Amino acid sequence: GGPASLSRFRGALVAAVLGDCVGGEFEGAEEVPMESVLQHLNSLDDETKGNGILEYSDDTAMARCVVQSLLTRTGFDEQDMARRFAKEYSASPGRGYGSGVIQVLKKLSSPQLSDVYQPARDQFNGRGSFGNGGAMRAAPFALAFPDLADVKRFARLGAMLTHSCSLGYNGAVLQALAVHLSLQGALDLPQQFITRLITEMEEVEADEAARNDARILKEAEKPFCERLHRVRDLMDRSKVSIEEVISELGNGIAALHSVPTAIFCVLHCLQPRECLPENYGGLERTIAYSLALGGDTDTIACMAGAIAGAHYGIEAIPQSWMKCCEGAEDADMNAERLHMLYHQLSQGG
Ligand code: R7I
Ligand code: MG
Ligand code: MG
Repeated sequence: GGPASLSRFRGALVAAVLGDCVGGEFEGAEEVPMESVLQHLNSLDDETKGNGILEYSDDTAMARCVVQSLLTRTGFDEQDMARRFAKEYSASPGRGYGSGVIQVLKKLSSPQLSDVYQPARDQFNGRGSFGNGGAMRAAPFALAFPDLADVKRFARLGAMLTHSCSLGYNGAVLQALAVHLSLQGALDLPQQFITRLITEMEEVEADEAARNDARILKEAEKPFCERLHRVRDLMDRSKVSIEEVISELGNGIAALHSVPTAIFCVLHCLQPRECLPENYGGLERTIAYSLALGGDTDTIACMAGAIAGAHYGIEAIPQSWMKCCEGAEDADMNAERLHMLYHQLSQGG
């Protein structure tokens, strides 16, 4: 479809859920042979196996809260979003939340709370979390707001409800930017896509708080920009091993070690690759490749899925995969609602 078509919205939201659901199998595994990944993905096609449903984790649980809040409030409302996170956590605490964020979610359910951003600020001795929990749920911001400045602003605020360290919330900004650009068809020109992300993040990371956090945590002056330059270097190479991707970009639970990685997965899989089946389309390649990196597989596949889904559209998603993932159909319906909100907001209505 064309820029911001319904198919792209559906692709983005559904593929994020699929990444989370199929990625759960390997979360935390240090080494994941491609053979195991393909076996896992093939088993989804096998109807005779009577597969149980693959459950979604915190990544999708929180993204659903973001979606519901944006739709109900027709925009960003931090009180409402915070309430939904807290309510979701207390209804289903067993979705695999990060060990730190649980404290924030418990505090957010207190009716006496006056500043919804305060619990996040109290994390990790007052520095705030740099985990990827803000980034994993950032895609809906790109699907609700047509204006780039709004995407950046609200992705940041939405993440700050749980992640007050700039290395956490700027990961969410980067992820939302990637989905935003992909939705416009920007992945047709991969070099320009990565250049555009670097330009945007240069500005985002020029912020005083970001510079301060980077210094304290002994990261590069502009940590996400530095990683995006590494992504560009890896893109330019004809052959890249999984080991190199992991050592250059990471596969961990920090936003800095997973958002640029997810972006790389999408870019790398725009073309057929030797290690992946010939009959796979780009979206299937992206998900499979993300899982083969090991580490935080559900989250990396979820984020890569959102970016890739916005590029390839819903038609690229295998029916059999969709059928066995909890919440995929719901995501498909919500994508339609977000598409309406997006076009409503783009008409200034
Ligand atoms: O970021 P968060 O929501 O976790 C998301 C991840 C995803 O992979 C999900 O699929 C789920 O598995 O969890 O949760 P946080 O607890 O805020 O951060 C995750 C972890 O990152 C923490 O439990 C810490 O181990 C680590 N971490 C930090 N460690 C030291 N200092 C995050 N921030 C810090 C820090 O400032
Ligand atoms: Mg998870
Ligand atoms: Mg995870």
